[in-house]
Amino acid sequence: MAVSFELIKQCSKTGARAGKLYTPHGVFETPIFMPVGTQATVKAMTPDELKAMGAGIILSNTYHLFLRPGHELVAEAGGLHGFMHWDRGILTDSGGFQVFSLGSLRKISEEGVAFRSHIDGSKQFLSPEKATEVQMALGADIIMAFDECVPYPAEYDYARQSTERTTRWAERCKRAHARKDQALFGIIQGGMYKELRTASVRDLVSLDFPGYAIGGLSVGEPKPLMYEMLEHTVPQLPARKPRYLMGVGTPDCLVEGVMYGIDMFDCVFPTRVARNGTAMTASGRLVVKNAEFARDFRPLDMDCDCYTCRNFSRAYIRHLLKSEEILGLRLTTIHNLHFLLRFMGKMRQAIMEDRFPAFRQEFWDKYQGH
Ligand code: PRF
Ligand code: ZN
Repeated sequence: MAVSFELIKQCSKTGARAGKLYTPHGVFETPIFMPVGTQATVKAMTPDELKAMGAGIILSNTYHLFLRPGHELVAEAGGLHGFMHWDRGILTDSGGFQVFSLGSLRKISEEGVAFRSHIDGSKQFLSPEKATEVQMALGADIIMAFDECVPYPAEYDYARQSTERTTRWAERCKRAHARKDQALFGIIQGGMYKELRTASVRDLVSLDFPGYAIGGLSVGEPKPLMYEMLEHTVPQLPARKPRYLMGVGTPDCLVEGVMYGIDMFDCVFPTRVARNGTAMTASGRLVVKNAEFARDFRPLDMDCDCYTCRNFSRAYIRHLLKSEEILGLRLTTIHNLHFLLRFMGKMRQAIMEDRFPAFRQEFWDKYQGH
């Protein structure tokens, strides 16, 4: 099989686990954070810079690449890997989520979703078959089933119908998928209803996907509710398959997600807040744009060994950001991604040494908000 998962170590006290994800573009240690490269680029970073900070898999988006430049063009360029000159792992999201958050005037039916392009307003249509065809052309190592992310809050009846449709769509994606060198993951939905989560897991697991994502969380619900859903849902998933929590990437949620047994995460958070002038640190966010840092000649994060922290001060980075110099965004992005990737590495090491609960406690002792 092209993509497989090896469970290496399980925490003796929590659900946390360390594993290895084997793909045609390398073997990646889990738990892993996947930087987001929506438009076939992790904003402001070259592939070499990403490699230098140890990035393994990146995430890209079917919705965006389907609309521009088009999947046929990307296929002609040798798929996403060739097009963007990235020879490590790639996962593409199916477009389901983006159609709902970006597409205007969308209309959902059993067949799929009709929407208008956020670029030129043109009429478009995505279905399970189309999203799978596009993702086969893009050629990522891991592709996702076409789903509807149940919004929050949602009425029980809507959540149930939507979740059942997502399951039928997952079956159609599976039937349409015909590339042996890529893995198609199923996406669990169910809103904030435990019985719907249970049904979603049961139905998707019976379709036997090589990995499962948990979708429909981190959509505006209070964090304790997300944790409750994870605690309920994750243990029902097959232990030997990878588990991916979609759209989660703040340090607090990463620690808790890992504790409940999640192996993979992605989020625009580190790269997006970097471009807003916010640095991530073990004690929380540092808004380097703030006036208090004008004469602060220390690095963004005293405990960081990234290129930015080894060479530049808060005062200088603040100056670059204030002057809208491109280097400012690049330096904060380098730091945030490095910070988060190293954070995942530390969690993995703690799991390997069976001291994850102590790691988690130390994290919470230092961390303030996010
Ligand atoms: N479905 C898909 N992509 C997603 C989500 C989802 O539910 C989420 C929810 N946090 C983020 N990205 N396909
Ligand atoms: Zn740094």
